[in-house]
Amino acid sequence: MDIDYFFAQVEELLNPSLKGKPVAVCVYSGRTKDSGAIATSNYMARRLGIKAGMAIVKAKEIGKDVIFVPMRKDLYKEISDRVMSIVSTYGDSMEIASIDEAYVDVSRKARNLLEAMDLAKRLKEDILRKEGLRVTIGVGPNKVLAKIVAERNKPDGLGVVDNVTKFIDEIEISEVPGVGKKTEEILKERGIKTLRDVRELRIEDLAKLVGRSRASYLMSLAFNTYNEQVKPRQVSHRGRYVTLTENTRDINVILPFIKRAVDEAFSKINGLPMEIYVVAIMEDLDIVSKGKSYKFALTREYANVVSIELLKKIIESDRRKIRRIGVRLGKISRSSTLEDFLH
Ligand code: DGT
Ligand code: CA
Ligand code: CA
Repeated sequence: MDIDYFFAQVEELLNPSLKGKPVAVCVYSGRTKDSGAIATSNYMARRLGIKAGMAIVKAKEIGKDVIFVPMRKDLYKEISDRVMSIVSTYGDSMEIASIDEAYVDVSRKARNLLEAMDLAKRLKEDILRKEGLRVTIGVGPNKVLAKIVAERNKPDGLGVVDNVTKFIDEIEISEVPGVGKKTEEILKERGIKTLRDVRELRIEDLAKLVGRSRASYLMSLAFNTYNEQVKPRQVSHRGRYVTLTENTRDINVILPFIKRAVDEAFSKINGLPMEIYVVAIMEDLDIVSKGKSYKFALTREYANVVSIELLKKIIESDRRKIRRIGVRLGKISRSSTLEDFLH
């Protein structure tokens, strides 16, 4: 599962006036007014040539009518967590590969690819209904093939690898995840363009060209023996959010909720954080967060105090009512020497 034009789609979702317009999300470096790069853009902006990684200055030259918005990473993280928790209910194990990408093992829930397609279709609808986001899903016999078929079906797509042998034969080296431009060039020079070409080689010869580990990776894909499992990475239970009983700006009403969020977040981590964020989900579902970093690890008591300070800042800086409140703990240090606790 891969969320379509993720950061830009979230911006469209929270600001419907952006719909139908080219949008680019910018990471401003802060050095000069427009220094920095594009994190991503919606498909309209991509058609104008504005893509991830491009300098903002250059993007602004090309796209006079493009709407440039600053990146709001905390917001995307919170939404990513929510999407991932929906995804996790569809399989027996899930591997979160990036902020907008996950693999789910459905081999016990679906007897064949057709049934898996059916699950995928329901998952797509579920995410759209609950979070308003469009995603692309690829269904295949292993992680790599699923990812490739998903890539081919972006955006808002659903793809399946039905004829596995034929599908593998036609995979271009440039499509194989984890294979860089350099490897691609080396192989292209020798006329090796697809996994079918790879199969014609002897592994020793391939290893001489691209190194042993890449060679065995490519060979395993070409012979369909690749079977890396979906590895459940530990979900970082660093955040805890609670819904208020009513939307409010009254700090006294919110205090017990934020205390609960801090306490529960602390009980989930193994260590102490050096960073704390208070995240408020506003009545209109927009998200505002304030955070603070320290050079020392925070105790739960100290974090409780800081969280109230941060909450006050949010209420001062924003006039909307708050619907949900949460805390996120970052830079969690495992060390537990006394010095770390002291401040
Ligand atoms: P897609 O999947 O092609 O529809 O479009 P995206 O934007 O979802 O692209 P993807 O899946 O490669 O990346 C997911 C998010 O990661 C994307 O929305 C923004 C962020 N991202 C991707 N590339 C870059 C980059 O070069 N710089 C920064 N800062 N963020 C990036
Ligand atoms: Ca994506
Ligand atoms: Ca992705």
